[in-house]
Amino acid sequence: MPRAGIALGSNLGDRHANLRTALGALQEIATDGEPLLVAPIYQTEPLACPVGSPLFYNTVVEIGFEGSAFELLHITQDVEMRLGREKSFVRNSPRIIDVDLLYLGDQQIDSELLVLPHPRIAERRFVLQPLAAIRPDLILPNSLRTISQLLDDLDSDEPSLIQVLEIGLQPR
Ligand code: PH2
Ligand code: MG
Ligand code: MG
Repeated sequence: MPRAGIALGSNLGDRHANLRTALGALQEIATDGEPLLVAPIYQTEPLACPVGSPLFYNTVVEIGFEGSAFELLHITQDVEMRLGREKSFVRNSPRIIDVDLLYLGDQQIDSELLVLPHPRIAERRFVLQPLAAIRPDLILPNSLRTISQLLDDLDSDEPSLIQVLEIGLQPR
């Protein structure tokens, strides 16, 4: 059963509620009986966002998923739309929710619509740190290093993230 890693971020509105709603939607499409891994939530400084952008809440989840990567991409976009994410022409402007597909099993995809694994995982502490909390030993298909090694490789001058919450996960 392929495993899908998905990053969640919010820096607008009730960030915790937004992450919880997105997680609930992903729980719905996860394959029954397969483990659902949910990292804690971390509050993070906006990276490459417009000046004055609010702090983010970020987390990562991993689910079992049987469909194609493009089906999953479509689902993540649908979740964003249902939560009321608005289109913006400003790059990385504040958003109610961002749902980013990080990886799906060992698939490597390089298309206009989707690149897998997500090309910026290794440079983003707000992705690596939550992912390391649930899958420290994962080695992505285009990598020689584990997630926890990639996290160690990041600039050590940068403060590590502060965990703010466990995501309240309701059993279904
Ligand atoms: N997402 C971005 C750009 N910058 N910074 C933080 N801290 N968290 C994010 O989720 C994030 C970001 C693009 O989607
Ligand atoms: Mg993103
Ligand atoms: Mg996105």
